[in-house]
Amino acid sequence: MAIAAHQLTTPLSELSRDVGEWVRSVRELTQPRAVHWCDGSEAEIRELTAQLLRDGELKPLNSEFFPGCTLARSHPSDVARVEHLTYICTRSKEDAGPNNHWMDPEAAHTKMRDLFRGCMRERTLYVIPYCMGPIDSPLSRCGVEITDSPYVVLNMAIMTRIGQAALERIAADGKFVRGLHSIGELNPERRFIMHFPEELSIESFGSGYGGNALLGKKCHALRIASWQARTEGWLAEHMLIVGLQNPQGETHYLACAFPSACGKTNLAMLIPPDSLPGWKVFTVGDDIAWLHPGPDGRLWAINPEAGYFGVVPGTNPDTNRNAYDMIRRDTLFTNVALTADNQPWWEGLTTGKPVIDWQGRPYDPKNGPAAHPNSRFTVSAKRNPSYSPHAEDPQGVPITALVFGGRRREVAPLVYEARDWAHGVLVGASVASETTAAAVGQVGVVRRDPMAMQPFCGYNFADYWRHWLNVGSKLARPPRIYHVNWFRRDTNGKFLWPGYGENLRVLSWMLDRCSGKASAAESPIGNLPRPEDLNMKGLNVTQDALKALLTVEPSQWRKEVADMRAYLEKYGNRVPAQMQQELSAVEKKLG
Ligand code: SAT
Ligand code: MN
Repeated sequence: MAIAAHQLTTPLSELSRDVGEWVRSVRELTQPRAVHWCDGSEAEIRELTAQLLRDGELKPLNSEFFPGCTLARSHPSDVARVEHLTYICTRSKEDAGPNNHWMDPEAAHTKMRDLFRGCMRERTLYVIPYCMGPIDSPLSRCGVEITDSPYVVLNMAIMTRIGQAALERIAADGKFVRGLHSIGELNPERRFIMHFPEELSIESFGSGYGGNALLGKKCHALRIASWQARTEGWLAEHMLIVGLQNPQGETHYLACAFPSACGKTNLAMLIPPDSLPGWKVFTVGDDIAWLHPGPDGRLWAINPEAGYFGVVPGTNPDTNRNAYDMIRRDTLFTNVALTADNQPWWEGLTTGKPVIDWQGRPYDPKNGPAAHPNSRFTVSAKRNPSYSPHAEDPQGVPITALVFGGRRREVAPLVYEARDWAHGVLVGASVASETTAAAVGQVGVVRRDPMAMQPFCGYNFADYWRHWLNVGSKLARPPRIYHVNWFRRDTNGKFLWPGYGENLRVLSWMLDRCSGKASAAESPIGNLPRPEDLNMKGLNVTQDALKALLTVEPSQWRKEVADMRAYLEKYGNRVPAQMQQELSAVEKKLG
């Protein structure tokens, strides 16, 4: 794109009058010492990093083994998303739905204005114009985050496309999401994450943690975007996007939804095992997908993000060699431990020894893990060795199959296929999973997490399922829908399936189903592969284990269906009749 003469001379603060006015009003409210407009240049990020290193807010890491890497330590009480302090503020409470905490928008604004008043004294206010999605894609959407956290600026610069180009697009679009953020005093008693989907705005106070503070991510790209998507006829989903190239050279794309910390990043960067030669895997995105019905009747996906904010513990050359290599350079670590020679360390590494824990104390196993279980890496997607050459395509990539999954010790088989789109919507809505460290609260209890969107859907789930049904009915060539469970265990608590790269065997069965090449057996809950339908060559899984993995236990499933019916009841008669019918059909088949 040619740069117009005025853009060379116009200061950022004057590129968009709407943004300029909003910044002025926030400045008045928050009283910062200075205002910095982020241009997104490398020099800007370099200078900001140097300043934080000087101030001790960032620690340099061993530059021989981890060049360009730094460590940030959060406040010990600010290490995860806070769902109990996260609100959807719509005029009508029913629009937010039983799946969200709700507050009246006026009451919320008043509460937040009191918190924000004067909160940036002695601090710099940063204006971060950003674009979610490739800057030239019609499917992308923009926002501006105002924050007093330079850590947030560094993360947003990696996770999104920030700066001048985004602001120019905002000036042209005339529409943007307003995100106001302050770390406040990091006091959990004065911490709120408020969303105003009707106003396309976000107000977040009191936390510097990723999902609470990097407003482009969960707040914008999921909660606000899911609302925007409904009005505009598309879907904003908590899904990775991965391209699989088979030995014949054809590439198909999958979009897969899992709750946080259930292996999405590993699946997005999957490494084919040696026993499956000829396969190649390409990552488009690891966390969020924006899915649009295309002119050809297929569903097309873009990744609104430009980087990964991934869970560090467990990353090693065996679990995810790509991620292990990716985070050895130009990576911002949060809440990991340190070795004696200043290398980052985390549980799951088989080399090195921690001497300093994530809070900066001498490591003592009595204090718990050395790295926080939700410690994170922030890194540019371009550092991923399997980064897809189509990740920046403005029209996105066409989706062959959608995959839902959860972490379940029992009940859910390794994989099953929905009979059609409407049944698939029920399958997605029925996702349940054991909770993880990505959110504050008890870990390991099963909770319903429809489409893995429980913490992220910006409106009433009943309306959301209706929207899903609508989108499907408009697709001439809808993707098939699957459910997987990599986490099923035997009676001794041992995982039945090896997971990681071996998951490709399951994905390849799906692709063969989509092209009509693979068989399946019908079951009450959907279609399952028979043991002989999965390529098990070179895999050390016994026939008994495989049988257990593919078992649908009717008594367990009758309970599951009853549980789902009770869950749907919470949404009353807003639940689409079609979903009730799908559930009754499964119940009937279970006998
Ligand atoms: O914790 S974040 O919301 O930033 C990431 C995640 O939970 O997927
Ligand atoms: Mn996520």
